[in-house]
Amino acid sequence: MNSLNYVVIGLGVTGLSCARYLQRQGCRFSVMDTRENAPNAASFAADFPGVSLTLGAYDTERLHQADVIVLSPGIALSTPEIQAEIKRGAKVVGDIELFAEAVKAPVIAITGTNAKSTVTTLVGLMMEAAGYQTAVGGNLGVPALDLLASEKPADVYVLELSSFQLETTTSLRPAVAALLNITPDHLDRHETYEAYQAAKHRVFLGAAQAVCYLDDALTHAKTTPTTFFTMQTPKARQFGLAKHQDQLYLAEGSTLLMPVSGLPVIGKHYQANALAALAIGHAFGLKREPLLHVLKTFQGLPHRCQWVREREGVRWYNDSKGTNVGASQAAIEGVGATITGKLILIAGGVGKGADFSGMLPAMSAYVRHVVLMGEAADEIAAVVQNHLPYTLVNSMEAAVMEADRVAKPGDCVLLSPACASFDMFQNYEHRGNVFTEIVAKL
Ligand code: UMA
Repeated sequence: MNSLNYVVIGLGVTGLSCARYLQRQGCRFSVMDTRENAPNAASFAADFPGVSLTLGAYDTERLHQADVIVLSPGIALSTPEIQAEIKRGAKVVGDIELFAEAVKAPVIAITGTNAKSTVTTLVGLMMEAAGYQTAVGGNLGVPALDLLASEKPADVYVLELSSFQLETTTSLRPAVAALLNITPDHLDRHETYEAYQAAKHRVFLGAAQAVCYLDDALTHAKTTPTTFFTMQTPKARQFGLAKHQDQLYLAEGSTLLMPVSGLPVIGKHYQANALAALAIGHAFGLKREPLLHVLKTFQGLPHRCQWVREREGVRWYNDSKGTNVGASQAAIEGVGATITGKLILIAGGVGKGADFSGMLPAMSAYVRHVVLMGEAADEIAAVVQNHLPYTLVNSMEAAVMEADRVAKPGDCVLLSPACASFDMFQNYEHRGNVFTEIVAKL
């Protein structure tokens, strides 16, 4: 317990985990959320008796009295009300900074624009397979502070971290920090691409080891000792792809580890994920066998290039987690390169200020027809119109019907929207589930 006065901003998943943590520590805190109908407000009074909750606006009076403001990752540090408190001398942190101050075991921190959930899951499974009591969470699944409440303390924490979380994190000092890839995303929040990159690079602050993608210089740590993964033939102490007798292998330097045909999940981009996970396991000092065992058995996460069904020679994939241009581009290239026919791409949703022209080369190479829906449909249509046939639709049902109409045997239908889902769905899981249900009824 300390005598500081904490204000938690945001009553979402993170805010609640912060409130629980501060309560466990016996700290003095209050909570506010600028939303009138914030999630969890109904149960708050019962769970936190005597703790003040303000809804609908910032309570500036309370903010002025705060020693520490614990900010939701959903609120930008640049928000004028927050900047005013920083100028006054308040400390502004996020849940990961509170976690960093409390954690006693090594942390593996994983970030990147895309693939971080898959790699975090793989690394968590690898740690377990290697015999570590492992806790996995952060931007994915269980919020970090809730991991500390477990009765059995973990030997290692594997955290997926977003740029939003890293913005307010200074003292995590991970045993291994991985930056998997960087492509433009969240530019509505970070304002410039450089600011987004800088937030991602905060993962390396105080890190003992880095894991970076050799083929993308934007991911490279400036000073931390680094294990690289690459989609090229790897040099010594690198993880990459090597050809041997017409078979492609995951390899470490000149050592062949396993054929890529032994991975249960399809796509070039998944091969990169597998290599990244191997590099992280290696940087942490794990033996090879448990890592390879996980890669041979992991079936992939839902909504990430997830196989849905095959019907009349057409395979259907749900990549609803493709919520930005980089993710969808990786899915188009990843799946497109492995099929005999072409892709029918279903895309569109909330565009988040993205430049969709970045997807055009991948679409031109692999896509037969684009089906577009949601707020960004016209914007994407303007990019593809002189290159590919497209159809505008106004529901997922219509999108599936149209894809079914234009697909030929050997083709794949890929839902990979390159957009957020909030214009038509609760979240990307809801969007993927709706798609899957409609496809199942065809
Ligand atoms: N909000 C307000 N006023 C407030 C607080 C929040 O308007 O006072 C709004 C903001 O628009 C904000 C949204 O509510 O974006 C959600 O904020 P929240 O505090 O309710 O969010 P949480 O439920 O705590 O969820 C957050 C992450 N969400 C964001 O960063 C936007 C979740 O990541 C994460 O799983 C969770 O913490 C636990 O760590 C989601 C996500 O989309 C999955 N992340 C982005 C991504 O992966 O690309 C970064």
